[in-house]
Amino acid sequence: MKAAMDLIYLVSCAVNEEKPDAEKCAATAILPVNATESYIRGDANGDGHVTIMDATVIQRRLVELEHLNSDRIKAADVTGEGLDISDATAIQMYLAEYENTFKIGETVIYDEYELPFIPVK
Ligand SMILES: [Ca+2]
Repeated sequence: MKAAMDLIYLVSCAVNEEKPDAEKCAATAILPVNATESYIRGDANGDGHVTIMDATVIQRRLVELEHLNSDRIKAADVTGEGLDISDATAIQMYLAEYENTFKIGETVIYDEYELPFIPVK
C-alpha cells in the first residue's frame, strides 16, 4: 500500500539575537495528513498477509531468483539488520507461533516525513 508522496515544506526561521538582522532558516518536508505509506512487517511479497510464501520469497531473493523492490525489502527486513536468512527464519517462527519478537504482521505506518536540514538562505 502506498499513497501519493506530495511533499509540503514547513519553513521555520530562528533569529540570531546577537545579529538581529540575521536569520537562519530551515525547511522541513512533511507529508500531508492524508498521505500515508504503510506496509505489513514481514509481508515480503506485498499480498497483504504474512504467510510461508513471504519466507520463501526472501529465500529466493537471497539466491537471486527473485527481485524485491525497496518497499518490499523494507517489509521483508523484519529483524532490521538488512535482508538475510534470519528474516525468513523469523517469519517461519512467527508462523509457528513462537514469541513475536520482531512484531511481524503489524502494520507500519509513516504519516510524516522529516528530511535532513535544508538551508534556505
Ligand atoms: Ca505476503
